[in-house]
Amino acid sequence: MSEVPAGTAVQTSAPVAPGRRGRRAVDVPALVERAREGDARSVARLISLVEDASPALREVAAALAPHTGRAQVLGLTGSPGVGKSTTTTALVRALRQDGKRVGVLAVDPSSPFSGGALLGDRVRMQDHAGDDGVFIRSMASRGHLGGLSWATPQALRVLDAAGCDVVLIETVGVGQSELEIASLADTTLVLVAPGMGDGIQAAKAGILEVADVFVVNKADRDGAHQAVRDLRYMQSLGGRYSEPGGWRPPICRTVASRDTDNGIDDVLATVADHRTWLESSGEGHRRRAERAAREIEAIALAALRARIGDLRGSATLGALAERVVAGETDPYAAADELVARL
Ligand SMILES: Nc1nc2c(ncn2[C@@H]2O[C@H](COP(=O)(O)OP(=O)(O)OP(=O)(O)O)[C@@H](O)[C@H]2O)c(=O)[nH]1
Ligand SMILES: [Mg+2]
Repeated sequence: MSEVPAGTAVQTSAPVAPGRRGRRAVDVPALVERAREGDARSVARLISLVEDASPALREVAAALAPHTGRAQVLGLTGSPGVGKSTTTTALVRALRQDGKRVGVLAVDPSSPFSGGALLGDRVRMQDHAGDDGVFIRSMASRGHLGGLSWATPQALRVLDAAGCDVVLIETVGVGQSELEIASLADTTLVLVAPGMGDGIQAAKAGILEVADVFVVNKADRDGAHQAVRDLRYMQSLGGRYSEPGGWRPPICRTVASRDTDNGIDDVLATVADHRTWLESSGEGHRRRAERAAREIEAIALAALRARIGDLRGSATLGALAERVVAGETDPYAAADELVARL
């Protein structure tokens, strides 16, 4: 952490030291209060609590709830090296100039630990180090194959409660993660770059279905026109945007690595249009409700799985198994009986 000035929100969680968890009771209401005032350390601590599935997790979730639902969530996805971090940095800069408080969650599906593999990103993000209107956090996906961390929705809530107007989530597009980011974000930006055959790849992977806005980055390179044409052609083949009143994802061009005249303002204007459409069509509310439903379902399933796990080797399961072996009952009836006892 020595590469960033003290007092910034750039933070990664170290593996939990034995005994750290229970060492000291966490004053959750005080932490939430300080986070809402914009205290970076408290924000970081709260994210660590949710990421480590601390015993205080439920209390944290309950304390955050009344302060959430305000932040606009933007997801950025695309192939490795397409320019997601550069674009994120440029978006943060533009949003800061606009006086917005911004959160960034960089989710690395390849890293088993938070932080580590994202060093490069953090260095670039140092542009914003020392700015107390920006919270940046790297997260691992913790065995969530190709997807986002299960803690991402909770980390989002922390940033939302901390008063972030906009939260950007960056993740590498490796299959499942595009779909997951789309399920978390209000607006999903899919980045492609010239000459990577990304338009075609996008169509294959079903990315066309999740994109709300396409960004052809590296538009300073040859082939940018072709990339735009590929995407237009793909769109002309149909899909959800052919429905009346539907949203047809606009295609923006950016040179994110440039400081000026980089197309980022156009991306933000397009995102604002999308937000207006989300509100007027009711789709925004539908997405948020679906997101909450999925979250509840995941938590409930995890709880059920834990309870079924408790049954392993239990007398109940053992007795049922003996009856199945003896032909006295069938596995379906036995499973029904087991579920009924939960
Ligand atoms: N020429 C050009 N290069 C760019 C542009 N945007 C980003 N780059 C460069 O492309 C490289 C990759 O950019 P990143 O922002 O790290 O890409 P990324 O998608 O975050 O990469 P991963 O996180 O590794 O998947 C860097 O060397 C950037 O400087 C651009 O608009 N034009
Ligand atoms: Mg990156």
